[in-house]
Amino acid sequence: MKNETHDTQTEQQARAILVSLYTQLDKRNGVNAEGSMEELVSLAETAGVEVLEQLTQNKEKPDFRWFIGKGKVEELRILVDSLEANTVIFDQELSGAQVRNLEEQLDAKIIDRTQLILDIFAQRAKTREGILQVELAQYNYLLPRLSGQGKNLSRLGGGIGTRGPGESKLEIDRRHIRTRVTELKRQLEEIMRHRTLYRERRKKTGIVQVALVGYTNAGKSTLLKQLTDADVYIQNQLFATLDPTSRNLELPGGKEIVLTDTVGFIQNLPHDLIAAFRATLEEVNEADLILHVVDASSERRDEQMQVVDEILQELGSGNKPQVILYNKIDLCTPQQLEMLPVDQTHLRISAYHEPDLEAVKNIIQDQLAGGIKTYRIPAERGDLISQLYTFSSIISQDYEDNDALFTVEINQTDYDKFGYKLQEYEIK
Ligand SMILES: Nc1nc2c(ncn2[C@@H]2O[C@H](COP(=O)(O)OP(=O)(O)OP(=O)(O)O)[C@@H](O)[C@H]2O)c(=O)[nH]1
Ligand SMILES: [Mg+2]
Repeated sequence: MKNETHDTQTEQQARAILVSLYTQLDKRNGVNAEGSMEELVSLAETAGVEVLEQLTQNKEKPDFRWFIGKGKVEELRILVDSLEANTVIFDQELSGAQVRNLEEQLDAKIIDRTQLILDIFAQRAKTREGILQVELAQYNYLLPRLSGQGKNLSRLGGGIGTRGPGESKLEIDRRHIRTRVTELKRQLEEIMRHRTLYRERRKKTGIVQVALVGYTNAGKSTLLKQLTDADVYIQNQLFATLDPTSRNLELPGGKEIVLTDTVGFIQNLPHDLIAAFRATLEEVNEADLILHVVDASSERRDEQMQVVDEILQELGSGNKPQVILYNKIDLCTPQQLEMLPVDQTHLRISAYHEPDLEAVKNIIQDQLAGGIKTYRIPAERGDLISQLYTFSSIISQDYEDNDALFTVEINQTDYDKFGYKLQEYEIK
């Protein structure tokens, strides 16, 4: 599977025309068509594709057979011929039938945004887990698209002995893929078991986990490198990082934490990829604190932040304590700078500016630092008392009448998780 996906880069240089459809629904949802096309150009270039031309169509809704309008298909065909393009890349996801119709009509390879992203991931994946995850996502993408209409796929198989009577090539393809998918899932589960064990061990040591999260190219890996000297891959391209990297970081007060760099997010991140990378992204779910790194100089800053928030919600990390790091302020216009809030959970930085790194460490420390609180807990609430022992450090303990008086230090994260149950016992 992996080799088959590399034809956008090897074999023959892909010469592509990029196509985007802008529908009524997009308009209602406030989709920024231009920004999305710009991003598609970056994605294509990242995949090693030569971009020849960009085409956008405004249309009420996608055409069932062609995705774009029939007239536009004709225009595209002439363009493909005259520019000698061999590939057409669509900014939206296409159905299997649409791909086949367009391929026949245009005599070019048809790729959609999801496939392009999957392709980049396939080129980038380095660890065994990453490679397996991408392959699984590719098959999940492919399977529903193997509908019975394709000429190559639905031919009746006439082989003797190897296939059952009348069994079509399509069914054999499907069966082959399903077997492989089962095998991939089994292997991934095994890796995940090890990972869970490792994570549980790490948890027992009580070390605080902090995750760098954000839109692709925001500067997450740069920050990890600047803060911890980690030897990570940094590139001005999309999806430079696929596999999570963790490094220890000492905070100004002496406390050690583990900081983890993660895969970047993108608008319309294929669902199959989120599902496939769920295990890797568990790192985010395990984090005590999320550092959301934002490219503050991007014209699509707000959109990108929203995409990240949505994916965090989907992963189940939407309510975790979060610090927003507005990065690349050295590239911001004064107007852009003016719009950035600065408070306890928002910081403006440039990853290459030393003093800002100290500020990042300080804001992490402040977020993790404990507040000191005193609770009066009735003796019969042993459950709460044992929670206090687990989730706080006890400074002093006293008794009054039948109640226990605990003065404890509890960090914000643990307070958010468990402290609220103690609220009514808090002595102000
Ligand atoms: N000018 C400027 N460039 C920055 C800053 N931080 C990062 N960069 C550049 O932005 C580009 C992307 O940085 P990365 O650290 O690879 O970004 P990332 O968020 O890890 O990206 P992915 O791994 O692709 O998701 C690189 O060219 C960095 O040198 C900054 O504060 N200022
Ligand atoms: Mg990175």
